[in-house]
Amino acid sequence: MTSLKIIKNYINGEFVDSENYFDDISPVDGTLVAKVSEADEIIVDNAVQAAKNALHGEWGAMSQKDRSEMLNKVADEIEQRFDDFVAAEIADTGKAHAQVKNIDIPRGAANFRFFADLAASQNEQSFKMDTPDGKGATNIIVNKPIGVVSVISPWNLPLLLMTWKVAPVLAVGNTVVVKPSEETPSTATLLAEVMDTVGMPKGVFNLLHGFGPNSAGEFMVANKDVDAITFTGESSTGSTIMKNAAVGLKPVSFELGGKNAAIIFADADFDAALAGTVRSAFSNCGQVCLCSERVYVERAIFDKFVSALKEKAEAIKIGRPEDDADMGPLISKEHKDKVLGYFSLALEEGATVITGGSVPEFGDERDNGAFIKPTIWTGLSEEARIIKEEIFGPVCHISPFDQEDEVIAKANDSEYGLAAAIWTTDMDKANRVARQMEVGICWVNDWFLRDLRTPFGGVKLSGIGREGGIHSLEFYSEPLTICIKE
Ligand code: NAD
Ligand code: 6OD
Repeated sequence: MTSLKIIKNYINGEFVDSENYFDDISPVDGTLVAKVSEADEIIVDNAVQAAKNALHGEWGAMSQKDRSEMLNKVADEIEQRFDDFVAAEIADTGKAHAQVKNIDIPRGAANFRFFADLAASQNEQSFKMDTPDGKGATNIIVNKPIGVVSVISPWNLPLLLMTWKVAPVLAVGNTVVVKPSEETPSTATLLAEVMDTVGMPKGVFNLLHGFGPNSAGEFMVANKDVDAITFTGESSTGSTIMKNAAVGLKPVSFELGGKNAAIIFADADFDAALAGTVRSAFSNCGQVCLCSERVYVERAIFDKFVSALKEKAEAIKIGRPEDDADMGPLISKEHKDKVLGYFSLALEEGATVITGGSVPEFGDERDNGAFIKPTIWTGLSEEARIIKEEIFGPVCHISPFDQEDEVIAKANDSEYGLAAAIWTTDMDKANRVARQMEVGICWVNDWFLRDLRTPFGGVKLSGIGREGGIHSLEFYSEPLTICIKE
């Protein structure tokens, strides 16, 4: 008999239980992965106070070199425990092995290495100035930590997206209270163990479990001793967090939803565009904020592209990660119901279902999970809700286009503005079209190719601010100008 796993909060260097527990359920078959200890308002405040105290102790006195070394040790230890992290991420999400082994966990470690090294390479800026007395003055810009940072993250790339924020927060000397999604508490808890192992000073990294409204998430935003909030998740959640953060005038950095366009010109390398669109529509079961849910294909190759994408979608092997499946389930039954709601809506709006539009039947425990078929629609007008709303599943709608200006207007006709992908062999056209995209990142002849030095984020409903490289370090620091008169 296997014993029930209990997942705890981690505060001031201790694993801490609470009175309330919630269930961590596998989306593969609906079984219980663990009971998770929900942090109440007092527990959240304990974590924030621990983080506040830790700002000025051993951590505050540590040199940049030593701090960066410690974060590199965190990366080493994640790699040391690679198999544990893979197993934990898969238990919570049911993701395909290849996704977790090649992307989620390696990027978790890489985020720590990248920001440790970047922070260590920074120099203080200084500006000499003339003064009327001829003696001059020197301005020195000192970047100080912003303080206690609340990191609130989603379930789709749990370790990757959490460490994308925790690493730069710590690299510049802040302390953190972090909450993973209630759907994916496991890898965050392993990260707390890693912090313990490498000897991170107590209170620097604090982990809280729970939900959003009237739970840990809301308390982490409202707490008066939190100095900044960084959030990844739905745009509507961002709006709620912003209202609550406004009370204390707390700075926010938001990475939010998307309704991303892929544009495939007739002169594209057909096979590359096809393979790229299979990835951009269906990776991680369509649960990547950068996924292309709107695909626009130039009319000359429209029919060929639709039938080739259908063939590829139908070849995707859906199933358990241990069965070497290409695609796992959606994150939960609730999310499956939401996506199925869009399947019905697509029919009501008059879509043609090219493939999918239903749930696979396995005849075993997987029927209790959250599996769904990759789905392609055509035939909808640009005003349809399927074209306008983020679905966050393995779905795309494909429309034909005739003119460059027409497709640019269609791609930009969205309340969101996160990402775009353009496929063409004409680099003048690529450059011209990419510069007109109203998004934070536009790929040409690729998708989700990441250089961690570049600004990452979205416009419109897709976010506020940019993170990545120096942009992260700037958000998590407060510059102090010291002007010294000679
Ligand atoms: P979500 O907004 O439901 O939840 C995200 C986190 O916020 C969770 O930890 C949740 O508990 C917490 N939360 C919810 N309500 C809160 C509140 N009132 N106060 C404080 N915290 C609260 O998002 P999700 O469903 O976990 O993730 C999917 C969404 O995230 C999609 O919309 C996707 O596009 C978006 N996303 C965006 C990016 C990006 O970089 N732009 C990356 C990944 C995911
Ligand atoms: O690659 C990243 O740094 C990043 N933030 C990816 C976001 C993916 C959204 O689901």
